[in-house]
Amino acid sequence: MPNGYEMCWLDYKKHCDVDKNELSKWFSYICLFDPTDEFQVVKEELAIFVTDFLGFRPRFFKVFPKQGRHVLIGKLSDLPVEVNLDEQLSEEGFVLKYVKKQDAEFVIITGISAAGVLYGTFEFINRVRVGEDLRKLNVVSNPKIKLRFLNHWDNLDGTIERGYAGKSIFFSNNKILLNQRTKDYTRLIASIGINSVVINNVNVRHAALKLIEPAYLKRLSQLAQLFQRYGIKLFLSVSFASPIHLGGLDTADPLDERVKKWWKEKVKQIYDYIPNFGGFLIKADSEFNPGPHMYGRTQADGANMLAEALEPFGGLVIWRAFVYNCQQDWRDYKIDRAKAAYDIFKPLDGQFADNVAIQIKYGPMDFQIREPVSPLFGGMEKTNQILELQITQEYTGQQIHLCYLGTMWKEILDFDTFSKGNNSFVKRIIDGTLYGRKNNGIAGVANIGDDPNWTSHDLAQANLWTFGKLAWDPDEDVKKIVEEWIKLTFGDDELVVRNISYMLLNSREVYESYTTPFGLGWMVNPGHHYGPNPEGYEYSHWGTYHRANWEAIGVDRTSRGTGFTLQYHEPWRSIYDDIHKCPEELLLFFHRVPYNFKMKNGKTLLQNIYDLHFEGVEKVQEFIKLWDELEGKIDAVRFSRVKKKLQLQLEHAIEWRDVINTYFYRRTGIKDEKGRKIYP
Ligand code: BDP
Repeated sequence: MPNGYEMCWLDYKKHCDVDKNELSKWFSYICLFDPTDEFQVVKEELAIFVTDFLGFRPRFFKVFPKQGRHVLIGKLSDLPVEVNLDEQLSEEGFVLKYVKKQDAEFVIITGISAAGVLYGTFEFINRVRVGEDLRKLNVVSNPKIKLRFLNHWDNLDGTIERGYAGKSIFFSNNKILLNQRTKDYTRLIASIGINSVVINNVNVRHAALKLIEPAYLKRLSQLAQLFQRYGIKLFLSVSFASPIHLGGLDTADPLDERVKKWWKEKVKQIYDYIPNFGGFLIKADSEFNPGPHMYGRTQADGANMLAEALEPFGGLVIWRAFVYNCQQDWRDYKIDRAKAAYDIFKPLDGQFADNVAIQIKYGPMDFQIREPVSPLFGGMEKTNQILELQITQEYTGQQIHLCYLGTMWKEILDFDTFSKGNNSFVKRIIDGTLYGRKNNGIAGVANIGDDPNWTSHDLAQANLWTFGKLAWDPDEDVKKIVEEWIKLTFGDDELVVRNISYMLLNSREVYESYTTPFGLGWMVNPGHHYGPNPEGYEYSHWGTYHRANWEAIGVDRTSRGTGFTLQYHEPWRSIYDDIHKCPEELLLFFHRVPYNFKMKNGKTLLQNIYDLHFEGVEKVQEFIKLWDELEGKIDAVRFSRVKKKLQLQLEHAIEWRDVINTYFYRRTGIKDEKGRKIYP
């Protein structure tokens, strides 16, 4: 444990069943061609790996060897051997290839850029660790998605909004932290291909308003330099009202010349300190954050004004589509928060500057365990788009419950919007191929903090890992992603791999079943969003109503109701509109349904709700059994840490089951057919 924390999948001491003596032969003489001295971190990483994994310090040479086995590293243009490629290499892509030349054998790690070579190095190390045959190496890998973002919701006082794994690793007491852990963080996320990081909360308040002032910029420039060595760009969340807070102006109106001038000067100042600065992330006109609407301007007016200031420096504006009225009038049934983003942004399609990307949450509401994919993805052809996911488990168990999110993300990425006919998948929108746009991406709200294992629940590390893997290649198979993670994290014992992957791959449905199945969502305690509260948001201005009464539940979002379904392309519009065609897992998102509605399995809606809650708890018991089987096969510390989490999960799942089932029993007076215990 370096300084009291572990290194997740980068802990090179844990290993699978590999022949270390054989392997050592490749690593005793590493050839590194580095004429411009760009590969310091590649060298460092390999040194850590060889030392920890093989037990000796590797030596690096520039001379091309004539015999023996070697790892050969360098940019494609600098390599002394020719590498034939089956596929074209992109800027951040890499090649891993076995080549034999006379009496010498090489495994080559190469790319066009230093970042590419670094990504290749990490991938190479992973493959060595799981025992892949190096003589068969032949990989060309390019990231499909350009902007691969982590968004941290860290505050300068060290707290993290929706953070469940300790305090911030970036801030403490209004100071920026720069230490070994910052470096290890950078290694960790570079190893999964992340290339853009926003370090501070989208809600920019208090000291964070001043992050773009010289007092902070100096230190931020050091952080940005560290990031740069690992191919990562630093971005900051900023307040749209900065000209008022910092500039002393009486307005932040994006069309006001003084405001424009202020931003231009500010941006220039930022780039003076941080030449490779990435740009801004903005939460505007949302949950009390200021924005262009306050001045009667559009979201495009706001974003473009900032884009103009950033453009000369190659900076980007990441503008969130999470714009809605959080103080809605609950008496008006037609007001539907689900419609907000599309209603506001769709008419602006084509108006945003090229260096603006709109960051859209995956669902139309807010990171629930199940939502339909936001129709905005199929709605904008002329706008750069970033898919926003939440790795941190705000509504999905707060890193107490096991809830692997890769399966959900995969569904979202694979969702066909039909915006340009068949195969208009979300993943093809954000990889830029569907609409040919340049600045697209994927963003995940990070789930890490300063806990010894970074994510509090050890198995939540799989979410971070998977986010990176899917960001690199959204077509990758989730099962494969999970298995690789398990092997790198816990080793390749068959039972370990089998049980943990079963637990991970089923955990989302399990969580969904004992909380809010059928797309109902919410039912949590307001504010902190943990634990069951069936009417927590039912009578509040922040409402996300389900409108349960004694005979029916759900909101009619069809063309006959709030009209939300009209935001989708066909065939989704008709499918979602029809209670008999709507996918059942989303039934209550789109429809108001009587409790006695017969579902496809022949049972009523209510009986299904009861059953799922019981089954969900049983599944958690099964998870515990499966975990117990791994005792002795996993180190004791992590074994018992996860065990404790699972026990807590069980306790809380039981509470969910009982509170929700009782709620429905009381509402309806209809008993569980199987006569199980539901509180009267
Ligand atoms: C909600 C969170 C809130 C965030 C907001 C956002 O409860 O803390 O600030 O999303 O995404 O899910 O801006």
